[in-house]
Amino acid sequence: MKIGIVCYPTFGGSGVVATELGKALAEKGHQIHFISYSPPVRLDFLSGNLFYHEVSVSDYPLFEYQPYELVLSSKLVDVVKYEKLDLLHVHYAIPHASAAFMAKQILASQGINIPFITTLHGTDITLVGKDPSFEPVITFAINQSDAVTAVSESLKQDTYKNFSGVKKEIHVIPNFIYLNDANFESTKCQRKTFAPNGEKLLIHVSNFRKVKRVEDVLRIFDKVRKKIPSKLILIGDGPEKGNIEKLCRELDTCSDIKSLGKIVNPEQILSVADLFLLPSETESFGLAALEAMAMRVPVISSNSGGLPEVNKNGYSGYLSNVGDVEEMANNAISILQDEFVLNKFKANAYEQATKFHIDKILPMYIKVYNEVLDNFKK
Ligand code: GMT
Repeated sequence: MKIGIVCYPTFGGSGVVATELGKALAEKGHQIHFISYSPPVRLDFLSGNLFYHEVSVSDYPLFEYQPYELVLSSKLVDVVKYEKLDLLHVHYAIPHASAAFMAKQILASQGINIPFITTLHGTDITLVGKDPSFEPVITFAINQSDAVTAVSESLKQDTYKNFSGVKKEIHVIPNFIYLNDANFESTKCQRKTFAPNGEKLLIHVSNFRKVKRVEDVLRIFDKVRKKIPSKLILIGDGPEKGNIEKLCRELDTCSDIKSLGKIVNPEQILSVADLFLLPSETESFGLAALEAMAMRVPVISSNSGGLPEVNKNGYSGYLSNVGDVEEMANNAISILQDEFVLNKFKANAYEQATKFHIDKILPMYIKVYNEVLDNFKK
């Protein structure tokens, strides 16, 4: 198949999933064309089967806001036509689904028919998409998609709840992970770089937006370090970074926190961590938690959204109500204070991650592609 993948190129989970999916499909012999405004961060190579097409946004002075959706639609028309694509797969509804719909209509007017699949990732539905100013367009674009997938059962239900006009069947296809023991050993970096005196290592990876409740991460860590010598590693960057720096001074924890900023592949650092903290307000899936579990790191998370589908309470980690910092800290301590318990949770976290192995998830996407193409030919 020749597939056009539209995604955000940045550090957000939807871009990571889209890029890893494209890479896996290319390995299976499909031709993948990424279409975005800059190269996706996880697109670390281009092969015979992997291509990148840039959407360039002009900065004509009349436009206070650049019409990205229009230039994206035009680019889709161009790429579909000249690369002779079979289908488009857009990740994150806003504005990719409506841009794909527009491109599909333009192409149809020229006698070219192409289906598009929309994958819903999370904040396009749970936060941004709920904004009434987006609702009619998102509802329409979802209903017009030739197939729709969501990354968790929870997100599927949220879509029907938040967008009462959505009538389309939604296929749940969870996020996925590569598991490779050889890779795990080779990426293991020196633990003592971060924990010179044998401290326990806690870690948080996110885009530091409000929804991630990074302040809770610091408050949980503060309680843990009062009981168990430990260090906290923060990976990522975003609007909450300033508040976090302020809070670590207030709590007097800065000397035990290492902030590493944006890191494309955090596996190496995850491989030496003991516990992953993800107390998010809402999380449609929690890819960051799955990436940690794949590196044998148990997860302390909130129980919101799709997190219970990923992190199993009392097995791969613990889940608590959003904002229950006290319980999250106690659960963290219960895992970290006993080496036997910690090792058990580490093994369980890895076991739980195997359920999301790419080999199990990729066929689900291919099945949807084939069904869409078959229906389209009828
Ligand atoms: O909010 C983010 O972390 C970024 C966002 C995105 O779409 O780029 O992530 C969402 O999609 C990920 C991949 O499917 C999910 O694993 C995240 O849980 C989801 N984020 C939220 O729901 C907050």
